[in-house]
Amino acid sequence: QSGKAATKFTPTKEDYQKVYNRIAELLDEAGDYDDGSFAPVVLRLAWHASGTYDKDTGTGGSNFATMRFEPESLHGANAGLHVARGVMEKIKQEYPWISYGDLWTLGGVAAVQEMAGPKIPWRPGRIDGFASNATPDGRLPDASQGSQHVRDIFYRMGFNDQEIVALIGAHALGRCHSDRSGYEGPWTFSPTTFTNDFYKLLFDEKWVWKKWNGPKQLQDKNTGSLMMLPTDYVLTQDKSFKKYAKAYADDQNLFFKDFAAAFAKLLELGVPPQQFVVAEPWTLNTLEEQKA
Ligand code: DDH
Repeated sequence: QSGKAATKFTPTKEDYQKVYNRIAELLDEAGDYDDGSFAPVVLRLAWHASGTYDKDTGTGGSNFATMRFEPESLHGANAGLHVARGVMEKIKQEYPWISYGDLWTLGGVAAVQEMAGPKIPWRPGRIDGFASNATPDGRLPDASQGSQHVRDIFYRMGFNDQEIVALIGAHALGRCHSDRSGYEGPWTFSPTTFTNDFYKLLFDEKWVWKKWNGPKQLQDKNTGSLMMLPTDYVLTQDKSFKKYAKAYADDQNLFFKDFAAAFAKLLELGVPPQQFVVAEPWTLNTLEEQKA
């Protein structure tokens, strides 16, 4: 219609629930990929898109979805995340009105919730930025390091020790890939179900250094089939971290509550508050809940 400006589409909560549902369906259409789900790698995309935040300069975070651009897409920490970006791109084609930052963080929400994790409060408002908005390499944690490094990285984002320990519990899900990070194997026996098993295993198993040519990682003495990164293991060695890790090993409800709060905070890092379209984050429903 010539001469008539297109009416701007203002999506509602129901529209975002539709996008959520489509993500949830696609997470399951993974066939032979890994453990049969894209959820872990999609969760990792949401985390790496957000975890570049620096509270002192206000740079980084989920706002601009700068991992779409080189060199950020090629940063070592992001190896393998093209798989998740590819899954998300299919959704973007179907719902072009959603920003990449909203889409990727909503992917993280769907991944956690569909894998039987806690409800993650979420709201839209991120905008697509440019390559020039990207942050330098080195903002995400290096798994070979110790507690000082973990603190430096997460304090820079504005998290405290309790939140750090809660967030790393996401390692209940997914696995390491030798062709991505160099590390190999899953942390738990159920890598597509969100549980507090990561903490339980940390304390219940005996962990020994794996004898191999790859990077230093631990394996459970019992079966040799599970792994821990050096940065995971420090949660049992550092006094302050250990206190929270033990509490989460003993109480899955506490872990779920604290993870939901810390993860919701992570997903909003770097987004100017006035950009959010609603003051109070929403809770979106799982596919299962919508069947009822
Ligand atoms: Fe992680 N993570 N992560 N991680 N992460 C890896 C995989 C996954 C670190 C290193 C690695 C978080 C924190 C840390 C997930 C979620 C989260 C891998 C393996 C490495 C290495 C990658 C590969 O080879 O494919 C380090 C170091 C830290 C740290 O904090 C010190 C946090 C906070 C989260 C989160 O989601 C809140 C998930 C999920 C995976 C599994 C991905 C997959 O493909 O499976």
